[in-house]
Amino acid sequence: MLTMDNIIKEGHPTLREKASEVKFPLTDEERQTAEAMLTFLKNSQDEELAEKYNLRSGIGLAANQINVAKRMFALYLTDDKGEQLEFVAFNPKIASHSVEGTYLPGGEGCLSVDRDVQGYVPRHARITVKFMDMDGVDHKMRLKGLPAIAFQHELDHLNGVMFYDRINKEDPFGDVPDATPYEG
Ligand code: UDB
Ligand code: ZN
Repeated sequence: MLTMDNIIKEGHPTLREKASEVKFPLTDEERQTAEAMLTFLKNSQDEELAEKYNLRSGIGLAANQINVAKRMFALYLTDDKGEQLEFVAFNPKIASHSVEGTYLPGGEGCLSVDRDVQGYVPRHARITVKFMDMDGVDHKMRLKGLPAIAFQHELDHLNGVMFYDRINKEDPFGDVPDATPYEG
C-alpha cells in the first residue's frame, strides 16, 4: 500500500525528469503500480484511512511522484455535475484546448510539495484529452473545471514541470489574461 512515505518531494531529481512512454501490454509491475496509485487516492479521501495512515487528501497522482518515471497518472475526483471520475491514464495527451483559461482562486498545492506556494496557476479552461487505459484501450474525453485543472497538473508532472513554474513571479496574484477563476 502506498503512503506519503512513497511520495518523493520537491528537490528529488525524478520530479524534473521527462517521463517515458509506456509500452503495451503492461507488465504485471506496471499494472500493480497503476492500481496502487488509484487506491492511494481513494484511501486518502477515506476519512478513517486518511487519519490512520496520515494521508493528504489527493485527487491526482503522477507516477514520477512515486519515483517511477513513466507516462501514467491517476485521477480520482468528483466533477461539476457531481459525477465521480476515476481512471489511470497512460501516455496522456491534450488533443485540443479552449482559448479561455482558468485557475484555482486559492492557487494550487501538490502532494510532493510540503509548503504553501501562493499565486495563480494558469490552466486551459476546457481540454479534449486522449489516453490509454490499463488494457491499452484508447479513450478520448472532454474535461472542464477541476478535472481539467487536475489533468493539466498531472500531465505537467510527466514533463518535469511543477505548478509553481507557471506562477507569475513578479505578480503571483496578478490578472491572468483570458481566464476566469474556477469556482467549485
Ligand atoms: C491534490 N488536492 O491532490 F479545488 F474538492 C491537492 C492537494 C495537494 C491539496 C492534496 C486538491 O487540490 N483538492 C481539491 C481542490 C479543489 C477542490 C477539491 C479538492 N493535488 C494532486 C497532486 O499534487 N498531484 O500531483 C494537487 C492539485 C492541484 C490542482 C489539481 C490537483
Ligand atoms: Zn502535484
